[in-house]
Amino acid sequence: MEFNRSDFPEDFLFGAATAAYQIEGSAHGGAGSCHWDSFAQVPGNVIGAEDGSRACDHYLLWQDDLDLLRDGGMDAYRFSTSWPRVLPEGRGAVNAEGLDFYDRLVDGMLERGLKPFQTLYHWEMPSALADLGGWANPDVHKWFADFVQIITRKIGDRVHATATINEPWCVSFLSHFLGHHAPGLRDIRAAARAMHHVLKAHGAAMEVLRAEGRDNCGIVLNFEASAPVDGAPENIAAAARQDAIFNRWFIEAITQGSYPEEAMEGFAPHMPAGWQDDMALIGQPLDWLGVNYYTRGLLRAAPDMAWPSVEPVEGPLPKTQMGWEIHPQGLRDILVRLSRDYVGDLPMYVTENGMAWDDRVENGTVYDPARVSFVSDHVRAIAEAMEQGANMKGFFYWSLLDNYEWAFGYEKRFGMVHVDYDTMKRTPKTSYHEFAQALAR
Ligand code: IFM
Repeated sequence: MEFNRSDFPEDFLFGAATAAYQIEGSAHGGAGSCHWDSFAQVPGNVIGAEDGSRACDHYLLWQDDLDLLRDGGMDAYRFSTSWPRVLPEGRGAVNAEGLDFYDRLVDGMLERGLKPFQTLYHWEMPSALADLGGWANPDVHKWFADFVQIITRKIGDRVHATATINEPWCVSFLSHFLGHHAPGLRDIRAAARAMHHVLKAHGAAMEVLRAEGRDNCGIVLNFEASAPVDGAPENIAAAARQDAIFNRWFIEAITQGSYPEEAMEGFAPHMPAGWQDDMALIGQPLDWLGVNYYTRGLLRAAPDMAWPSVEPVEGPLPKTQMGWEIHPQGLRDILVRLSRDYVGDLPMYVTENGMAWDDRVENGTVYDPARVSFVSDHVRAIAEAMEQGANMKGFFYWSLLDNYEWAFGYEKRFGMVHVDYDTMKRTPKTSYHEFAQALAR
């Protein structure tokens, strides 16, 4: 890879990220079910109707996986703690085995010199709470805060950094408006509520974390470089609506206490009563911001479609296995925009960035030159953003392992380490070795 660790300041961390449902195997260890288990059982929702019940068997193989992080020269590991593993019914009785698992996992990281970066919600709404409306229920922030307190009392003393929510846009808009993720709703009222409640849950979690004495707390938002397909005024306006919903809604609520006008054009009639009163809770100061970035969106107006009347256009750039355009400059631009317009000097991490490819094991190795270039180019984009004033503190590759890619099942391989889902054998890819070499330089 065309960078060295020594190109970055000493306190800049390199690591890899995963999430509980995507790797652990939710059938192990007494975890309760979550909305992905039932979503996956409906034809057409998930390729092959696959779910996370076995995933990568990380629940059983976690020590080997932590060894991979250590042997790859990484400084930190971004993982998530599953709500239904800790509280199988979402509230009430605790699954002691689940809590112990995370206790051992965090100790295992520390023994290997890895800084634990915990995410509290990476998409597993317990089924018992999904029955009550999940993210659309006005009490969801209280349920979440109770979970946060329980897990924080168990492992918070050893965790280096905590994120409340991973990618609230996916939790709310993608899942309640576009219907692509669990619970698979296509309903503007549910979407508006989820978009507000997920932020309220973030705020409630921040309160608990502070009350428990935790510092180094933040949230992980996803961004894409939203651009109009051409200079036509209707396409520019459509891209601006998409930008407001995707890129601005969450960061403006947290840093400015308001929602963008272009998004409220559609959502205002559907917002929960008294939402304005929650903005102070939502706007508590962060210690850092996590930025997930994968691609850009090229957009045009779709006047025949309902609000927001925008649709993506296929772009000309080389694409990953997901069909996502590879556009590292977009990462630089997003980071500079965030620091200039929203967070100033606040530390930022790229908490996810990576690509899927149709990787295969041949003669015992996996050769993935496209991923080697992808990582080099995106790490260089971070360095450029730093030159332009962004206070970047780290980079986490998504993902350590090939894993359950939600609606795409196990078909898309994002890992630096290949997983054979029949044998569970892990095979580090060329990108893993080259990343390790760059970190050693
Ligand atoms: O796999 C997901 C992850 O769970 C959240 N961010 C995007 C990744 C790739 O789609």
